[in-house]
Amino acid sequence: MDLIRLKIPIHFPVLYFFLLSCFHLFLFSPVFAQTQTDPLIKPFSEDLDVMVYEFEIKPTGSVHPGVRNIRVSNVGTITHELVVFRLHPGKTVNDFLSNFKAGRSLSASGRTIANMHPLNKGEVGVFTANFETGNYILLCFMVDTETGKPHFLLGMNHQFLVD
Ligand SMILES: [Cu+2]
Repeated sequence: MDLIRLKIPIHFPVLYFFLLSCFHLFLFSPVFAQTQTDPLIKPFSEDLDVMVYEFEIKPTGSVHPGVRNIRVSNVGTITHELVVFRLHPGKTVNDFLSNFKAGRSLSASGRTIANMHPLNKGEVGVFTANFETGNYILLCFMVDTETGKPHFLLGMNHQFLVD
């Protein structure tokens, strides 16, 4: 009888700790941390703060080589995403766009290095990208339902330099 009584105070904190750990695992899991609905909450320090909407990409901040945080706010009324595309040396956003229009492979002008998954209206997301010195484009590949064109052809493209 005494043994049973003793076990209760020992096991209750263990159980409590276990439940609390599970809750924290959920709370701080990468999937949960990536998207928030409140744009005022800033859990990370960002090197680049990007607003996306129809049909613009407006970054503030500057990026230097290294692993950087990018915060994306969808302040538009439809879903948008953000792709970080590294241009080959000497290439520009116009090369990227004319390659696309000509049906050529996008790898002729560069390659994708990171992306933020599509964000619904009002959502904010943070992702990281590893930058080297060079020229990059921020792009949205979502397809416009009216024209059938990707958003980057409608204005959602922005070239910037990392140095
Ligand atoms: Cu878009």
